[in-house]
Amino acid sequence: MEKRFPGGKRLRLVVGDITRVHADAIVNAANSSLAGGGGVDGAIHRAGGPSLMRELDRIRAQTGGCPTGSAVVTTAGNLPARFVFHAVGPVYRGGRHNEAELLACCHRTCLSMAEERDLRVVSFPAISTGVYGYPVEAAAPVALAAARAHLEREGNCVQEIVFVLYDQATYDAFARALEPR
Ligand code: AR6
Repeated sequence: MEKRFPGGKRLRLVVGDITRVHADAIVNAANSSLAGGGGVDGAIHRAGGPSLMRELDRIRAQTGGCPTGSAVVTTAGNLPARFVFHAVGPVYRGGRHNEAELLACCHRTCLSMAEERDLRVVSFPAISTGVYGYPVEAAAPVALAAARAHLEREGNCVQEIVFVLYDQATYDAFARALEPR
C-alpha cells in the first residue's frame, strides 16, 4: 500500500524482511544498552555483520547507551543501506506511561537524523510491537502520524518512508491505520 504526498513524496507499507529492502537508512528496534538482541535487532546484526556491534561498542563506551525514545547511528555493514539508526522504543506498560510520546519521539529522531545526512529513503520496522509488547493497533497510528507529519513538511529531504512489516497481521494493522474506513 502506498500514500502519496505533495512533491512526489511517498509513504509505503510492505510485508517483508527489513534486511532485504534497500534504503538509505534502515531503522533498528534496539534496546538502551545497544547490546543486540532477538527480533529485528538480531536479524539486522546477522545480516549487517560484526562492524555494527563494533561501532555500537564505541558509542556505548562514550555515552553508556541510548535512552528510550532516542536513536544512535552506525554504518550498515553488509546491509543494503548506508546507515542503521538504532532506535529504542518504549516497553509497553499499559499505555499510561508516556509510551505513545516515546514511540513518536523514536520516529521523529530517526527522521531528523536522516535529514541531517540528506537521506531520501528511510525504512522502519514496527518498533516496540514485538518483545516490547506494544499492541500493534495502538502503535501503528503513532508511527504513521510521525511519518506523515515529516512527509507533509515542505523542504524536507526524505522522499520516501517505508514500513517493512514482518507479518500480514502487522501489515493489516498499519494499513487500517493509514486508510481508516
Ligand atoms: N524485518 C522486519 N521486521 C521484523 C524482522 C525483520 N527481519 N524481524 C522481526 N520483525 P522486536 P521491539 C518485527 O521484538 O518490540 C530485541 O531483542 C517483529 O515481528 O524486534 O521493539 C531488542 O534488542 C515485530 O513486528 O522489537 C530489544 O531488546 C517488530 O519487528 C527488543 O527486542 C518489532 O519486534 C525490542 O523490542
